[in-house]
Amino acid sequence: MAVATAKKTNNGKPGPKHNIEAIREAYYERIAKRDMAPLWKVMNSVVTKEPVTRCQPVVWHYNDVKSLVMESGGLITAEEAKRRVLILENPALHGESKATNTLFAGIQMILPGEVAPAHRHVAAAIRFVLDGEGAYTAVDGEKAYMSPGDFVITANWAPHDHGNTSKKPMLWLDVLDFPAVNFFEASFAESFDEPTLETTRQNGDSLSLYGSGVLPDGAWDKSYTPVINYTYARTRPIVERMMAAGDIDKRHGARVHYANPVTGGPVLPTMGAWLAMFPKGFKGERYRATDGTIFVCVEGQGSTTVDGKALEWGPNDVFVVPPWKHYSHNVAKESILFSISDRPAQKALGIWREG
Ligand code: GTQ
Ligand code: FE2
Repeated sequence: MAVATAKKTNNGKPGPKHNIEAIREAYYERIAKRDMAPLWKVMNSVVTKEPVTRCQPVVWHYNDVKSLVMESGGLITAEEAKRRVLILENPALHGESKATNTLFAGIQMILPGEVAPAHRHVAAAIRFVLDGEGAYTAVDGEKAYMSPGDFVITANWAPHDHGNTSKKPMLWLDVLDFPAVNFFEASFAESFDEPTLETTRQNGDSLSLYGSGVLPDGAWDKSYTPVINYTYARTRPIVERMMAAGDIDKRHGARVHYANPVTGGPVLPTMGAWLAMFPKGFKGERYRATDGTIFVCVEGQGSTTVDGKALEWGPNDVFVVPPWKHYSHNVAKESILFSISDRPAQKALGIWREG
């Protein structure tokens, strides 16, 4: 309308209609100088019809990972590195220290006699133990000795240090939410003068006090679980029982989510975790959700088809399913998968979807 009107009042000269593109471009350049831009040029790419992800499906096979991580033991000490961790980088996000857009994943190794010095940070961490026995992480004044399959929580701002008093190297998967924290530009971190903090509680207190169907009198009002180590020795028999009872989801197998025993909610406000057992020959129905997920094969062998691509996995392999990609599990041997995602964060913000 505006163009037609302009033409009529233009006394026969070529009107703005003929060079409207040039006029628009000149206008965009002028407003860019004033830190403005036209929404109509980017509307479809900023308000997308469906989730758009740069994250790719990927698997890291433990055979490769373990030997490369062991090699790092000869290159740098835990003291010098602070944390001797190889980052599992999503192939589409090299240089960004991300497995998914919101989650960091890495493999940490502590050799016998080593200490990873005490510090704390806003980013929360989970550890999933892959190899070794009897190294500890001290969190919030409690020492948790770890075994394979144990799932250990280091909440937002909790002081923590690690040490290996055993005779074998200890390797675990770290997953941290710092890409999400950094998205909000809300990260803080500090280290302590003492490399190893004093413990203030008995070893195993948190699981014993909070993980047994009773709760201590007195309030636990934190946003995260009071349990530090959800041991495999206690969690594995539960999924085994579910499977024996035939409580097997067509997509997710016989699955539990790790819960804050005080609220029944997720273990951390930003990250949730699951353990699932699958019978031999399980052919899962496909599923998708908006949370990108990091899986670890704890036991067994199989493959997960993501967006038509099969990721083969065996013990201690780590793989990533990006947000909103259809995936299904195909299980060759009876298997157990651990998984972690940002689902609680998405749910808290009201943006999580599945289906
Ligand atoms: O063990 O405290 O993989 O602070 C990344 C950051 C591990 C840790 C990581 C950390 C840690
Ligand atoms: Fe840390």
